[in-house]
Amino acid sequence: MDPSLKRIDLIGIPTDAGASCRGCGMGPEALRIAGIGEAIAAQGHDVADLGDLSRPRRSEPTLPWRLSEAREAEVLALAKLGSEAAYASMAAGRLPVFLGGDHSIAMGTLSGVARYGAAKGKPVHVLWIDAHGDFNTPTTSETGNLHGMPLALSCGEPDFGPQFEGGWRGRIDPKNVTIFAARDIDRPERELLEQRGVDVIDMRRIDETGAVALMREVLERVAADGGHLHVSLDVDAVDPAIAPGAGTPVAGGLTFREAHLAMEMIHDSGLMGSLDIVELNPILDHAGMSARLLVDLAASLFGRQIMPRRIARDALTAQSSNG
Ligand code: EXY
Ligand code: MN
Ligand code: MN
Ligand code: MN
Repeated sequence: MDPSLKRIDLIGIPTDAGASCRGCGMGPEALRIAGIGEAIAAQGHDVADLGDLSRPRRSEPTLPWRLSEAREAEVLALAKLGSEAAYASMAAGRLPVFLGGDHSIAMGTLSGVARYGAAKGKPVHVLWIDAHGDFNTPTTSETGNLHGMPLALSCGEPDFGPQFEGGWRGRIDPKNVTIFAARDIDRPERELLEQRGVDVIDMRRIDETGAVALMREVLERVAADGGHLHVSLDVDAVDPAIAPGAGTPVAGGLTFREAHLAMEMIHDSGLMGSLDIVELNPILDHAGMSARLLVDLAASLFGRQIMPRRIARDALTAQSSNG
């Protein structure tokens, strides 16, 4: 069998407990209805939809949308389940694709991936494609929303409290993290990112240097390290003009082609072993356009090509080392 063809698990995590507004709990179903399973299977992969992780029942008014213990309990419950699901999928030789849900789900998914990487002695690298840094802690956060914190938790920032500890927690080296498409970072968050050595590729760098050169650098780094690449794709990385279904939209995001090119390059590298697709808010979307865009991006990520490529799959690395 062609080694580039993967066995893929789709795992929904329908929650908005970490978000700044409600609605992205409907994300997994919107992605399914927009055809995510079919789009990936059409590239020749074996796709199993494992359904959704179940969340505790929470009954709160949508408005006003306040921080609450119930919301934190939901994030934690799903983080534990997500960590187990990521580990189990990878241990079965499969590639987990998590359908969020707000970005707090990555507290669990990244933990499971990190634990599996540690068990196998394979360094885990994270490509966080997002308008935001998601590197706040309960101390630095201005909002308290947990979807602004998953990367900090995953990188071992200490001030989350004992409820966030336990055997489900895995840790990522912040030096193996790249944030791509950043343009809205809080000031204390920025200081922490700098202190920890996270590579933040902001929109200015993308404008100046170009998405291709920057993405190539990231992929080469992961390849040289023999790493596992976890991609966490937040819908708000893309410009809100073409992806309006986001609870925290920020102008000046990736264009349609920049986003696809990034996906195509990740695919060609053959490095990606796990994926989150998060923050899609169907209630804010315009007639499903963001859901369809994410499905389309997933197709590029799993191998769809406009025309067949004549170069080998590792040519991106080879090309640049040849000058
Ligand atoms: N930095 C802001 C906060 O911490 O509340 C906004 C975070 C938005 C997070 C979205 C999911 O990427
Ligand atoms: Mn995010
Ligand atoms: Mn974001
Ligand atoms: Mn709108």
